[in-house]
Amino acid sequence: MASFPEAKFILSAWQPAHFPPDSGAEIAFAGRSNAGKSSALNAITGRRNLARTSKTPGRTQLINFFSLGEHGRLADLPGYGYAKVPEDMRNHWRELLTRYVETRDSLTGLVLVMDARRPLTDYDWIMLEWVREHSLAVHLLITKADKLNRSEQALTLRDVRSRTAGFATAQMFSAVDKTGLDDARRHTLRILARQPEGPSSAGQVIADPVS
Ligand SMILES: Nc1nc2c(ncn2[C@@H]2O[C@H](COP(=O)(O)OP(=O)(O)OP(=O)(O)O)[C@@H](O)[C@H]2O)c(=O)[nH]1
Ligand SMILES: [Mg+2]
Repeated sequence: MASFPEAKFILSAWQPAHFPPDSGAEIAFAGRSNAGKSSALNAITGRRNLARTSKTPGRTQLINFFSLGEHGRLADLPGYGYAKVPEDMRNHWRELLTRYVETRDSLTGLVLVMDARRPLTDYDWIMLEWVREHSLAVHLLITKADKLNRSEQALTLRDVRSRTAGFATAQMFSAVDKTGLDDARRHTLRILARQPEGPSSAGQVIADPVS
């Protein structure tokens, strides 16, 4: 599936007043600090240096907005759950994220990026509850699949799917070896187009390494 060659950085927002105009369609990438959001975003858009990646967790404290051309926009949300972030920073994060999820009309859904070695943390569930309350589409991108062997990948995917059945889709992904890249692009476009996962593919095993 095609990448997003027209993807480009719009702006970084520290507060809601700085968000770009709330029109069209927007998809947000969220996840624990250091989960691999920015790397996933770069792989999915096919633009290696679009979003900054880092070895220092908790570095992205702003919402970074990107244009995906005719498809809409993508918002890279600041990572959560990093213990060393000072308290006032955490409060700012909570405020910014709450305002974003609750007021952003163009938000069509969320890609929740989770490290395959520790999926569905407490913070992930808080995020999932928020988006469920707002009836947003959720796709779980279980990344760093390259850190697991194939049977571990299959077990993890099955476990995540069974715990989120009925309200989220899930897949294995790796920004390193590009596992699941086409599926990730397909789900990104599907959510931006406000299309529910169709019955033909709802039960389909996406990037399940053992099937
Ligand atoms: N092995 C492996 N490492 C990855 C993968 N994706 C990201 N990483 C590494 O994980 C670290 C964090 O990646 P980022 O993409 O910066 O993570 P992030 O979620 O954007 O982090 P923050 O913005 O700081 O919250 C970096 O060292 C990446 O190289 C992957 O698929 N496989
Ligand atoms: Mg990041």
